[in-house]
Amino acid sequence: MRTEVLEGLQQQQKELPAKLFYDEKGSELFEQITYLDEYYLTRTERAILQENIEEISEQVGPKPMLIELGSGSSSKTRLLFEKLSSIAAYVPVDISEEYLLKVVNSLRMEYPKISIIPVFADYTSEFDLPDLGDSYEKQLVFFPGSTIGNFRPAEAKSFLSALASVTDEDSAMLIGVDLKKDKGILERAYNDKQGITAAFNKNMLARINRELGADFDIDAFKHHAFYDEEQGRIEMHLVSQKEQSVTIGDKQFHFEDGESIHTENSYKYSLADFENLVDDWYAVEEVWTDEQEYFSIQYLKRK
Ligand code: AVI
Repeated sequence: MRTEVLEGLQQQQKELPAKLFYDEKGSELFEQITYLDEYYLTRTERAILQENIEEISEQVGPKPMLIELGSGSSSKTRLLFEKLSSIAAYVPVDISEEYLLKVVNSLRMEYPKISIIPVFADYTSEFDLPDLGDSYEKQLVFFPGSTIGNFRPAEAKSFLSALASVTDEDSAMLIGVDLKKDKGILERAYNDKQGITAAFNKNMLARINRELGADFDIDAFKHHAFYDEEQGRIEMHLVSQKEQSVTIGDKQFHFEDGESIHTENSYKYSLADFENLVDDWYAVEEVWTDEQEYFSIQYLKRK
């Protein structure tokens, strides 16, 4: 973490890795974001899943090994548990061991018949999946939430390539992808009135202060999120409100008044863009969207 933070702050455009958002406080704030009126993503994805679960279940077929990436609270998984026919095993993959164990324990109580095999790993690099012999028909990777949008396209491609190398040749993926839309709707989703997204963004500085002994003056930075139409992405930044210096260990970083730290990208895709992105590894078999075409759930098959 230290190396990544120091390296990021030495760039011409200062940046910090978005994965640093998710300490305990950050995960709680993200959970709050998912309930915001402005943040249409989570509720739209859930509604698409609910409305099309029969068709999705048909596509998947019987006895899947359900592999969820960055499973978090597994809230959408419950829907799959209830509607998919005879899950052979549920394999949640998450980097946060403590959190994952908590979720697994409560899922085991709720669904005692489903075999749950957690994998503690960073799914953005290669990881090992359990060998379940021939107890399952097909691996289904579940990657909801449009988390793929937080990767730059080149990073998304290396992630897909690594994923293809650890999964079976006949595996499939059920993935949530946020779609391109009106700039106003997008910008409101990342600039909510209650300031929860701002708190989520600034929490990263509090984390760096705590874990790396830095001295960021958190009130001297302001949340800024905007949609860059050309790149097709929301960018989140923290903007210095004055000229100031920040110390981390023996390193000092100078900020001009108005200079920013780039903390996150959230790419929005058209259906055609996304098909192109995955094309080397996956074929898009089916796409479900909401009426307004804000969000999509896509069923991809390994090529
Ligand atoms: C997790 N990820 C898909 C969220 C997004 O919309 O890009 C993270 C987020 N950042 C600000 N609000 C939500």
